[in-house]
Amino acid sequence: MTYGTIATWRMAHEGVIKANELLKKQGTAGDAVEALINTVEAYPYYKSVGYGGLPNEQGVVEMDAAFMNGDSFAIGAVAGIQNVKHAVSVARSLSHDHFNSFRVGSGATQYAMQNDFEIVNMLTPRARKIWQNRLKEMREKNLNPYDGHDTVGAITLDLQGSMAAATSTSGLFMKKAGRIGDSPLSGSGFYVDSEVGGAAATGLGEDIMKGCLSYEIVRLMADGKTPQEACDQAVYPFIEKLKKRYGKAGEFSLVAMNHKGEWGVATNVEFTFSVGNEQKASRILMANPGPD
Ligand code: SD4
Repeated sequence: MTYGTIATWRMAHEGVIKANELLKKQGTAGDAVEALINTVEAYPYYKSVGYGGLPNEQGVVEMDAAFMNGDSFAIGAVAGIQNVKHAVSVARSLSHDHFNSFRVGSGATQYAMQNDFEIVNMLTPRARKIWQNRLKEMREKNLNPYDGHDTVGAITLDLQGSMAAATSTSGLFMKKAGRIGDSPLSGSGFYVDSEVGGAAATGLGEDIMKGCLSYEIVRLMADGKTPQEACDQAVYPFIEKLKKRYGKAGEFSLVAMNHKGEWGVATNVEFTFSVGNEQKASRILMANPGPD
C-alpha cells in the first residue's frame, strides 16, 4: 500500500505538503484532502479560492466547493456560499447527510452558521481594490468582464487504500450573481472511486461540465487505462468535439490519480500542479498544452 496526492495549480503546494504529512502518519484520505484545501482557502493572496478570492460583479464573494468520499461515494457540496472561511469543510460536513447534501446560496450559508463554521467577511481590502479597478477598466475599455479564475481540486489516496476528492473556488471573477461553475458538480469538477481512482478539474466551468470530464476519466481508468491515458482520451477529443460543434472551447486542466498512486494530467493551457507521495512530500510540475 502507498499513499499519494495530486492537486491543481502552484497554490496547492503547501497544502499537498500538509496532506502528505497526514497520509504518512496513517491519516485518512478525507482528512488529508480537507487539510490540503483548507490551507489554500486560508491564504489571502490566492485570488480564486477562499479568503481573498475575487468577487462577482456586485462585489460579493460567492464560493463553490465539494467533497467526495471514494469508499462510500458520499458527496457534499455548496454553491454560491457567502461569508464562510472554509467552504470545503461545510461540503464535507454535508456529505454525512443522505438528504440535503448539496446546498446553495443562503441555505448553504445558514447551514454553516448553524453548525459553527467560521464566518468572516471574505472580501479582503486587496480583493475589493482589484474589483474596483476592474470595474473602472471595464467602463473605460469596454472589456469582457471575465478575467482570471482557478480552482483548487485535489485527489488523495491513503495507506488503507481509501481515496477522496475535493474542490474549492470563488469561481469566475466578475461572474453574475448566482453563477455556478463545475467545481461543486459531481462528475464534472471532481469524482472518485477508491477501487479505481479520482479526477478533478479547473478551467471554464461552463465548458468542463459539458463533458462530465472527471467522471469520464474515472470511467476510462476503470476500463484499465492509466491515469495519463484516461486524461488524454477524455479531455483532448472532447475539446475538439466542442470546437467543432460549438465553435470554441474554454480552458481545461484535469488531474487524476488511480488507486495505485499513479497520476496523469491533461490541459490546454500552461498549467502547474502539485504531486505528493512516499518519495517526495510535494513536487510542483508544469504541464504544457496537449494535442491541438
Ligand atoms: C469555475 N472551474 O467556476 C471554476 C473556475 C476555475 O480555472 O477553475 N478556473 O468555472
